[in-house]
Parts: sequence; C-alpha cells; structure tokens
Amino acid sequence: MENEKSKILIFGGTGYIGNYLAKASCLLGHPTYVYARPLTPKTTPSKLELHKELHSMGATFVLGELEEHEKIVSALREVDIVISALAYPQVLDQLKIIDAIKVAGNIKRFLPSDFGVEEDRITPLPPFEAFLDKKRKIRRVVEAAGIPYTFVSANCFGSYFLNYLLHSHEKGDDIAVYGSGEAKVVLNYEEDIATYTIKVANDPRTCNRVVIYRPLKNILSQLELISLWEKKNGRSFNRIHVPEEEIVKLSETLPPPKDIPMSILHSIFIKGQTVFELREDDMEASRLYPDFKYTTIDQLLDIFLVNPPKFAAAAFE
Ligand code: NAP
Ligand code: EMF
Repeated sequence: MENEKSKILIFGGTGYIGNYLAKASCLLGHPTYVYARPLTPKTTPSKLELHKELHSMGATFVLGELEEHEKIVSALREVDIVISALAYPQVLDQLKIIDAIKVAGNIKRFLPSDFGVEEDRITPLPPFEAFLDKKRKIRRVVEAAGIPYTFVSANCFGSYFLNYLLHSHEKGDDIAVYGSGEAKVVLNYEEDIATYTIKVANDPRTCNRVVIYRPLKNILSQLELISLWEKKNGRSFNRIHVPEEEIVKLSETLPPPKDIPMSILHSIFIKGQTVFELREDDMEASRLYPDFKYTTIDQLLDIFLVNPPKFAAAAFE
C-alpha cells in the first residue's frame, strides 16, 4: 500500500499546459483522471485527437461541466491529488472545485491553476495585477479551507514564449525587444514544468508550500536569447527595441483583455519580475530534484530549430 502510486485528477487536462500534465502523470505511472467537458459536434479535431491520445496513454476521462457538483465530488472520491490547469477565464470557477474538495474530504493535495509568475511576490501594472488578484484569491480560499496545497510558480512556458519572442524571424530579420532587453527572465520547457508539477504534487516536503521553477540554466535576458538564436541559425536579426513607455501606454489604452499581455510583457521582460531574490527557505524545483535532467534553454532552442511546428502557441484568452 505504501508504495502505491497516488491517483491524480486533472481539470483542464486537455488544455495547453494541462495536456503536458496529464501525459506526465501517465508516464510517471499515476492512475490519471481527466475532468473535461463533454465532446460536442463543435469539438475541434485536435481536441478529439488529444482525448484519444490521453485515453491511449491510460487516462480515464470524467466528462462533465464545472457546475456539476455531485459529479465532481464523486470523481474526487476516487483520487488522492487534484491539479487544476483551467484557463484564465475559469480561475474563479475553481471555487466550485474547492467546495467539492471540502465535501469529498479525502483530497491529500490540491494545486490550483497558477503556473506563471509568483503572484504573491510581485506587483505588476494594473491589468496583470487584476489578473493575478483572482489567482491570489483562490490561494487564500484554499488556505482558509485547510486544504493541503502546493502553489507552483512555473514562470514562462518555454516553447510558448520562444514562439512569441522569436517567431517574427520567419517573416523577416526583425525581432522585437521589450525595453533594453537586459532584464533576466525564466523560460522552462512545458514537458519539464509538467514533470516537476507531478513530482511536487506527491512530495511531502512541498505540502502547504510554494515551489518556484527556476533552474539556473533557464535564466537569461532577451538579448542573450536572441544572440543564442542567431548563432544556431547562422544569421543575424535586427533588434527593434520597444520602449518601456510604449508598453506602459498600450497597457493603459488597449481595451481589455488586450491590455493584459502588454502588462505581462512589462512585468516579465522590462521589470524582470520572474527573477526576484530567492530566500534561504524558498523551494526551487531543480534544487528539490537535482537528479532530474531538465531541458536547458540552449537545448530547447535546438528542438525549436529542428521542429518549429511543435511550438504553436496557445492564444491569449
Ligand atoms: P487553456 O489551454 O486555454 O485551457 C485549459 C482548459 O480550461 C481547457 O482545456 C478547458 O478544459 C478549460 N476551459 C476552457 N474554457 C472553459 C469553459 N468555458 N468552461 C469550462 N472549462 C473551460 O489553458 P492554459 O493556457 O494551459 O492555461 C492554464 C494556466 O496556465 C492558467 O493559469 C494560465 O494563466 C497559465 N499560463 C501560463 C503561461 C506561462 O507562460 N507561464 C502561459 C499560458 C498560460 P476542457 O476543454 O478539457 O473541458
Ligand atoms: O500570453 C501571455 O503573455 C503574452 C505576453 C500570457 C499567458 C501568459 C502568462 C504568463 C505568466 O507568467 C509567465 C500568464 C500568466 C502568467 O503568470
């Protein structure tokens, strides 16, 4: 019994980061359950394909809506760990999952849909601040309910942001650089984010703690990233600097939700807010799991070079 693998239920398991989580959970040998909305004639072929793929990897689907309280409670009673990878517009819907966790009473760990900057340690411009406030609210409700949790800060999704930052080279020789391009940022490969997440969800050391994913080789500036990319491609790009004032102005004037990505760019690439000072007692993923060989940015660029289509970015909600 002691060595039995925990059972993991994933909300949003067919989403952008969620499908990596569901696959990692299966690959690490956990009985894996995915709570997903029922398929309809409008379900896209790629989503259908993902359902099939996860099913073939051993995942069990529970099809339902977030409003189906009883269905969620029953699904929770079958598992030990709950990971939410719901999309940003559904962040407050996680209150329904929390209510169901309280009723089920058996959940040993809950990881809400964070997967980004460490929201309790930074103060970005207002649109991103409002975005993070919803995620903070979920954290506070989980703590107050006494549900055992782990809050994860995965920093920038590597493929997603490489695509965002470097994609423009396909159209020409220009690459946008936000601000001076010297601020350090953290980019982690999605597959590694998923593996770290399954590990922290099962780790007694990370119960009721925040874990930051910040492996040393994955910290670099935008200018360093562009130089590396130039070397790998054997070509050079024009760095088109977008001044800070321009990004601030766009974050103030674009209609919601388009103001959010501008304030995210400002926080991460101009202010360098993913690289705040770590404290002695902070938990960092690559230090918790030193034997896990994470994918470095350098390796990720090699993958990106050979296989760009794999890196279709998720649209901003
Ligand atoms: P996503 O792919 O947009 O969506 C995840 C899932 O949410 C979907 O698969 C869907 O589940 C569910 N969902 C969407 N609309 C719904 C609705 N109307 N009702 C019920 N469920 C709905 O999400 P994502 O981009 O992976 O984002 C997950 C987390 O990662 C978020 O917290 C986001 O802020 C964060 N994120 C971080 C970064 C980064 O660089 N760090 C980048 C992007 C996102 P089903 O279709 O299975 O039902
Ligand atoms: O697309 C995005 O930004 C484009 C500039 C958003 C979805 C990315 C995101 C990143 C985060 O931290 C790195 C959302 C939430 C985050 O905390």
